[in-house]
Amino acid sequence: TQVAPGAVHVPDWLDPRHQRELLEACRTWARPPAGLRTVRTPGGGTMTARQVCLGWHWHPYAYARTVVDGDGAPVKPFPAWLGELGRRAVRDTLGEPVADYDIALVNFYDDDARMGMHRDGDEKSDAPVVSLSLGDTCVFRFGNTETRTRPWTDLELRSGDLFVFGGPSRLAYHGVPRVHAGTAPAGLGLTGRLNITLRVSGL
Ligand code: MD3
Ligand code: FE
Repeated sequence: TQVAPGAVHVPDWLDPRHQRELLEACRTWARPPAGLRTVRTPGGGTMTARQVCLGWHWHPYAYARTVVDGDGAPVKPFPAWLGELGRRAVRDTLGEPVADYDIALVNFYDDDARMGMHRDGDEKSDAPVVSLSLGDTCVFRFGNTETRTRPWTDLELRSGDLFVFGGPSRLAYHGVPRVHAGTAPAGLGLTGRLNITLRVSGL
């Protein structure tokens, strides 16, 4: 379903087996070196969702090849299969060709984690962002391109859901105001929520 121009939500895009496989990959990526870390913002704040990056390391507000704000290790490679998954996601939703994905940001949310309203503007490409959700259901807040305030639309993202943000939605404000604890599918074996975004760096 189209939520806004260029923003398409596909519930249950990943079947349970592919959800388990993607979760297993995320667990491997989360291990050191260059594993899961707490993101510190220049203003002295900390993000409540912890993160691991593949391909390029995101730190507020730029990309690097090493974990400049963590253990300094080279960022883990971005696997070809994940790029193919991203291209298939765009083909299934927007139907347009797309450049090669070369960044994955994996965010781990526990019960109390949130993400404030923000825009993703550190990529030098306007290629669509592909988002995949695993585990607990969250409230996803999709705003407008002008302000971090209303109007916005709240919707739920569940385990297995795909969301693609292209065109005019690529620079829309968005956030995650809450996670519903204990709502992950029983068979997945995940406490909390995971979100994987695939991006094109343009670098
Ligand atoms: C709309 N992640 O990683 S996913 C992020 O659930 C981020 O972890 C949230 O916002 C999460 O930057 C939301 C949905 C999402 C991701 C990227 C977008 C929506 C987007 C980029 C542009 C527009
Ligand atoms: Fe974002």
